[in-house]
Amino acid sequence: MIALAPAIATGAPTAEVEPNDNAFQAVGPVGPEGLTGAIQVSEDVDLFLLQLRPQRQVRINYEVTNPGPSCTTGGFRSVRFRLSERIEGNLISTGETYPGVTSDSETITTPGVFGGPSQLYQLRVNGGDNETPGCAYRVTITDPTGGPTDALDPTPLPAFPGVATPEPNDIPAQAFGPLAAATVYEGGFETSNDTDILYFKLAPGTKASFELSSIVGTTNVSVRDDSDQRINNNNFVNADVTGIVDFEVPASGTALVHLAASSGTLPAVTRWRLRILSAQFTGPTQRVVAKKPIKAKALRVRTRARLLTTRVRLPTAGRLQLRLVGKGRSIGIGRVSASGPRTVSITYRRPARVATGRYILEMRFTAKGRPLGISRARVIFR
Ligand SMILES: [Ca+2]
Ligand SMILES: [Ca+2]
Ligand SMILES: [Ca+2]
Ligand SMILES: [Ca+2]
Repeated sequence: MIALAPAIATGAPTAEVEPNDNAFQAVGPVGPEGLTGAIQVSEDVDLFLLQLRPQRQVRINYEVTNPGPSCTTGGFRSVRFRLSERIEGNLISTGETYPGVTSDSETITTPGVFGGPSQLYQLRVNGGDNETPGCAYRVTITDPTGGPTDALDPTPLPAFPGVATPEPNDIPAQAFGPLAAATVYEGGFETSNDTDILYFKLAPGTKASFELSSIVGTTNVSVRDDSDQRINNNNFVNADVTGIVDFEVPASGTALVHLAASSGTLPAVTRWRLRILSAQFTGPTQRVVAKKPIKAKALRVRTRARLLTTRVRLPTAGRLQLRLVGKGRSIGIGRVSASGPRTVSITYRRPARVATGRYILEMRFTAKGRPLGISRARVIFR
């Protein structure tokens, strides 16, 4: 953390840049001179990001800078300000102006732990209900006497590369991933019943979390393990706020994220954005990121008359078990153990009591007593 001297009030305020109507578009971080903007159109929403150093006594000043006819003609016009934690959405300050009362202020102590890092907040500005636009506004942050403060931290936010997630991704087999650290993943609900599925490979048993933002509508979210069991408690993220979704990584190390539009949201407009926050992704090294799925790989699966021949690559030391599944049966046809990465061959002769036809060959790979994955291949006995 860079220690900044107070009173660095030499530049211009941070001006809004439209569009800034949702969590993806928020302007910031706001510099020491505060911010300016305007309610240009009816139902305009303006969002800003503020980084506040913790445990500063500050006065937050909300004011309308054109209280004349362009802002007040036509009746009662108010401008509302809501400053909240960016992640949880808890309000830390509010303000409101209206004709005759063109400024408002609130004196608070910024949240957080003294000496700790700056926290990110979102300021939402909008016009009052059923009113026409025209008001320009300014928000400044001073110490409680109106003097300078170092509470606003202008350190640029880290930039993350964005990755657009492709369709189709509606069933687990099409899930997009594995998701990487320091990357923002984006997608949208192109149809009203669209589901977008992504997956993580993480160290089993660790706590993991990601940040999820939604535009316009509400995004339903569930995190599931390999057997489609839900492993998170969070359910949805509303537009304009950023939610944190946390979960414990299941033993397989794979977690699937299901995202879906809430009923009533607009397809083709609702978009989502996701970024992993887990410590194991954001540290200086990625060594704790789990390895790729450990599965046996079929190099050859061939039938000739009654004979099934296979060649299977084992990625590590472990035990491979082959089963034929089909016709209502699951038949163990061979197993082999290896003390290191190895290619093995298993041959099986179909006895007369096993019918001809289509089967799935299941290759179950186990290491140190833990099931690590199942690969499958089609088998036809003619
Ligand atoms: Ca605006
Ligand atoms: Ca706006
Ligand atoms: Ca989609
Ligand atoms: Ca989809």
